[in-house]
Formats: sequence, structure tokens, C-alpha cells
Amino acid sequence: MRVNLGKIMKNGKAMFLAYDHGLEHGPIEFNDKDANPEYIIDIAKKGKYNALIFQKGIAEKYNEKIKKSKIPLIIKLNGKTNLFQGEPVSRQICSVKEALDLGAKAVGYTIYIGSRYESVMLKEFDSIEEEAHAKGIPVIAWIYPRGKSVEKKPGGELMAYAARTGLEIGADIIKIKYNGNVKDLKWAVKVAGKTQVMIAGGVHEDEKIFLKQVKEIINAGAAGLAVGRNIWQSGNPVELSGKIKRMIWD
Ligand code: FBP
Repeated sequence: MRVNLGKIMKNGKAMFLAYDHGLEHGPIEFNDKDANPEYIIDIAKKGKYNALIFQKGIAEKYNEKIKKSKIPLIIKLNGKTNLFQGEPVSRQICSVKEALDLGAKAVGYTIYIGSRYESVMLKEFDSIEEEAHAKGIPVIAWIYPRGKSVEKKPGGELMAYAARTGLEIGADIIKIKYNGNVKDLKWAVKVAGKTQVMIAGGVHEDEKIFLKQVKEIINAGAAGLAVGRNIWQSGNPVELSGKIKRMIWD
């Protein structure tokens, strides 16, 4: 079933502000300012983001402010800490119903393709996709090739595989990591077909380097960015968001 992406995309493009790092990486990513989810909601509002991405705990505790901001909410349904260093697996910790009750306009789920536990995540994703689509809301898959089996495989090949996996499993949007090669990304966008490709921002970089990367991402035909650290760890998050928006839509 094709769902309407109009609530979280504009003219087939989008810019999401991701903030699930407190779980995925731990507070090591934060300072006094950006440790506070309210700071992130303010950036999303001032930067007119198409959506904010939170885990359910933040979505619940800061629900009033999120609603007031009018920025559509995307809730991540699975997650893990980075404390355990084995084959990656990320299990569901929030249901589609809980997400909808919290006001989510879309749900997200991470799959580590190549991991020993890939099948567990693919199966869990399938139930989520079925339920979310039955309720008419889009499903976004974070697809990251990871684990011993894929350690030595070429990055471009893996990026395209991640993108195609999104199409095959019914994701409306996929979020993948850019390997820095425009030609590879063009191919990944191509094989993703009608599934929209969004790119993660990655580690906080110098603004010039980051913007150069954004330009490449847009030129390669991606639908936009689902970015975290490069925005909220920046000294000028709203100004930088404006620059990215202009690159995406102009
Ligand atoms: P960034 O733009 O900050 O990289 O965030 C994107 C993201 O996918 C987050 O949603 C997630 O928390 C993080 O990256 C996961 O990164 P990794 O698994 O590479 O540590």
C-alpha cells in the first residue's frame, strides 16, 4: 500500500532533525545546551524542519512542546545502546500504537543488514510496516550494513544494497549513510526506485565540508537529509538549517 508522504515531505523532498543519539551513542554526544530536548525542538521549529525524530520517552515527556511546535513527529520504534560490542541487533521497544497515541506522523526502524541478526530485524520491520501501512502512516527504515560478514565489502556496493533493501521490504523512505562518492550514491538512489532516499549527517564536521557533502547528496538525486549532530552540535544550527534548506529546494 502506498501511503501519503505529504505530512513529512514537501514536493518530494525533506529535511528531518534526528535526535535519538542519547540512546544510540549516550550523553557523550551532548553539552549543557543540546542535552535538553527542548533546545532541539526549538531548532526544528525555527529551522522549519519537515519532521523531528525522537524515541518514545522524549516524545512522551516533551509532548506538549512538540505539539506546540507543530513540527511533525517521527518515532523510532527500535534502538540500542552502543555498550555491547557484538554482532549488532536492535529490537523493537515501542509499538506502532504507542507511537500513534503520542502523535507520530511516521515511524522509524533500524535494520543492520549483514548482521548475524538481520533476519530478526527484517521480521520485526515487516510487522511494523504492515501495521503502520494499515493505519495509513509512512515507515522509514534506517538501513546500515554492519557486522563481521560485511566488514570487508566495498562501501558503494553496500550503500546500493541498503537502498535496494528498503524498496524490497516496503519502506517508504530509507535513511542510509553516504560513502562520499556521488556516482555510488546516484546508483543507490536509482536502485531504491520509488522508495525515497534520505541521508544521515554523520559526525559533526566543519560547516564547509558538510555543505559540500549536502550539495553532492542533492545532486545525486536523494530526497534530502535526516541529520542530527551536524545541526544541533553546530554553533549556528538555525542559520545552517536555512543554508541546507535552500540547497534542497532551490
Ligand atoms: P547523525 O546525522 O548525527 O549521524 O544521525 C543519524 C543517525 O542515524 C541517528 O539517527 C542515529 O542515532 C545515529 O546516526 C546512529 O549512528 P551510528 O549507528 O553510526 O552510530
